[in-house]
Order: sequence, then C-alpha cells, then structure tokens
Amino acid sequence: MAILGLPEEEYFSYGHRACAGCGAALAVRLITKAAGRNSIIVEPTGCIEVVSTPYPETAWKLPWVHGAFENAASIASGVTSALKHLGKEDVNVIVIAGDGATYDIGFGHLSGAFERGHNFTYICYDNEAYMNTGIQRSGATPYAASTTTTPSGKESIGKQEWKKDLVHILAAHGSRYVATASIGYQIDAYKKIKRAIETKGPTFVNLLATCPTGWRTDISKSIEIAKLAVDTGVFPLYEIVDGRHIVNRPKSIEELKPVEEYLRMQGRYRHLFRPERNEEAINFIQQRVKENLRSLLEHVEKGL
Ligand SMILES: Cc1ncc(C[n+]2csc(CCOP(=O)(O)OP(=O)(O)O)c2C)c(N)n1
Ligand SMILES: [Mg+2]
Repeated sequence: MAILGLPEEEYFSYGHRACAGCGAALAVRLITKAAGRNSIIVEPTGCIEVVSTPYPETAWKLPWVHGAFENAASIASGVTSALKHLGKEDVNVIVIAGDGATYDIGFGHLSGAFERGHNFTYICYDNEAYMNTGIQRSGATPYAASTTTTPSGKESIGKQEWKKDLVHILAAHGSRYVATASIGYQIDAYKKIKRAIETKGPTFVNLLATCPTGWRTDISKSIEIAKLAVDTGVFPLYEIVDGRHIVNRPKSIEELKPVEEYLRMQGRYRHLFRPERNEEAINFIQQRVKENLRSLLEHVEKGL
C-alpha cells in the first residue's frame, strides 16, 4: 500500500517475514524512500536483518551490508572512507539498526564514528527492547515496561530505569543534525530522515517503531500507538540542528494527552492497571513526561 504523499518507489520488498503490524518494517520503507537508489545500507543483527534476509532470499532492493550485532557504525565508517577514496562521495551511507545494537552493544562504535566525523546517517528503529532474541530490556526500554529480563511482579514494577537519552548524547558529539521521529507521523519522519541524509557529517534519527509482539499490542493499532507515544509526550518529536532545539510535537504542556491513554493500550504496562491500579507509578510517569517536555520547550525559548 502506498504511503500518502511519499515517493511510490519501494526499496524494501513485500514478502519479508516481519510480524503483522511490525513498526520496524514500516520504518525501513520510510527510510529507504527518503534515501533513494543512490544509497548503501548497513545493518547489524536484529529483527530487520533476520526477517529480510533468510538465505538465499533478500527483501532489499538496495546494496546492503550485514555485520555483527555491535559494529554497524564501524562498518559505515569503512564504507564512507572507501567511497571517499574512490571519489564517490555522493552515495548515501545509512545504518539502520535496532535499539539494542544502538543504545547498548554498538554504542562504543557509534560514539567513535560520530567523534571521527564520518559522513553517514545512523537511524535507530527503536522498538524499545531486544525483540529478535525474545524481548530483553535495552537502554531504550522505558521505565515500568515489563520485558523477559525485567518482568513485572510482586517485587518489581518492570524496568526500573528511565530510557537513556541517546539523542542528546549524540548531539553532544557535535553532530549537526539529530532528531526523534515516530512511524505514527510518517511525513515528519520522512522529512527528518531526508534532512539527516542531506546534512554533512554524522547524523542521527531515533525512529520509534511499535512492536506488537514485544509491547503486547493489537496488530491493527501500531500507527495509533506510535501517534499516542508522541501526543502524550512519552516520545516527543524534536530536532537539534547545529546545537539548537526545535520541538515539533507536542508544542505545549497544555496539549499533552494523559500518559494513561498510551500505557493502557499495551500489555507490557498491564501491571500498572491490573489487578489494581498503580496510581503512584502512573503519576510518576506523568510528572516526568511533563518535566521532560518542559525542559525541551525551555531549550527552544532560550535558543539553545
Ligand atoms: C555479540 C552478540 N551478542 C548477542 C547476539 C544475539 N543477538 C542478536 S540480535 C539481538 C537483539 C537485537 O536487538 P535490537 O538491536 O533492539 O534489534 P531488534 O531485534 O529489536 O530488532 C541479540 C541479543 C549477537 N548476535 N551478537
Ligand atoms: Mg529492539
């Protein structure tokens, strides 16, 4: 099915083995539409690699390199250096990686590549856990989400730590363009990916991608949930361009929908509502979400 307002060309073919309702598969379609034919994709191990390339088949209509779980940014560094040597610097080099690969195991490689200033775009399809290996928590998993390594129960609320703020960490590396995006807002995501690719040097987009299997959500609600993540402020959309913040959505604290609307739709948060409602935890999440948006908006006000 075409995505309204976006190029019709598809570089990620149907026939791949992603689950019904997979947000990451839609993320890849958006990324490759924005990238176009003149691109090389680097992919670490993770769901997208597994579902798109069961030997001897491939869903990719672009040159595609698979490495290990941890070293995608280093491979991309090598590819950019080789292209430079060949005088082919107009080719887009794009990493498409899961959050486990990005926030955790590949973080050293990512930091190194950003510090060295290679000309490539790194896009994390963030489904907020290690989904391919059975829903283990990652640095991107949000507070209170139940995963197989942070199971909720009498003694535990689920994950006890807040999501790592990787976008600001990468901005602090001096990247000229970092942004958040969601598969719920596809035109916004497409434009950001394009801008990231067109900006020289290392750039980053953290693209939220619903995972019905890991989040325990209805497969028909993937887009709705990815929109609600934004509209509740749990996952605000913003950019940092040459060190300055732009907040795209939500634009004010007043327009935030209650976080409960988002949490309630997902099995990974079911323990916050059943057998009884955990008012304290829901309030805590609500307050932190507000504080986070307030801080982003203050950055914009102060021109930071
Ligand atoms: C060094 C190493 N450790 C662990 C693994 C096993 N492994 C493969 S994919 C994966 C999880 C990937 O998680 P993420 O990057 O979030 O992608 P997703 O599966 O969620 O798409 C793990 C733990 C591996 N391949 N290599
Ligand atoms: Mg993941």
